[in-house]
Amino acid sequence: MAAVDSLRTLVLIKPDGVARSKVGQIISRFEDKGLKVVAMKLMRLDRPRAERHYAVHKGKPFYDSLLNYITSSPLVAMVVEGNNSIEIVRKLVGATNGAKAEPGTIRGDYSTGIDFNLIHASDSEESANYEIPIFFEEKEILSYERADKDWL
Ligand code: FUP
Repeated sequence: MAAVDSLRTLVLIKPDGVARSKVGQIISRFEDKGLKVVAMKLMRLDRPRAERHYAVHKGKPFYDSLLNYITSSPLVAMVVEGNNSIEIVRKLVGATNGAKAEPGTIRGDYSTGIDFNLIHASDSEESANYEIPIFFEEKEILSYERADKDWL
């Protein structure tokens, strides 16, 4: 059986999340839930990588402003691992538009709209498998155990 515990998802704390000093608070939500950060870097995303990451949105009206935003200043890229990580992280992140996202979610608590919604998280295993290699080499994704792993 595939090890569900090792399901990985890509999370980006976007430039507004970094500029607004929400990095620690956002990471805490994943740690508190019982997930594990297994790779992380602060980086300025270059245009070619941003285009790869958002290829699915090419041609849409918001595409250019989305690329300008995501490349405008540093972001934090992470790989988050754990049981049902993709579904759980999406729930913690909340709806795309911060105005509609439920209170208690990251976007619901920190964002008022769709232009600056603080965070990205892969929406499926297929997306995670596509997105993670844009940001990380396999050797940058580390293996370790949480001390509380038997309780999660
Ligand atoms: P999400 O999966 O919730 O991050 O949302 P999408 O993949 O649908 O969209 C990616 C990003 O494009 C969003 F975070 C914000 C931006 N976007 C817009 O600016 N306008 C739209 O109508 C849809 C998305």
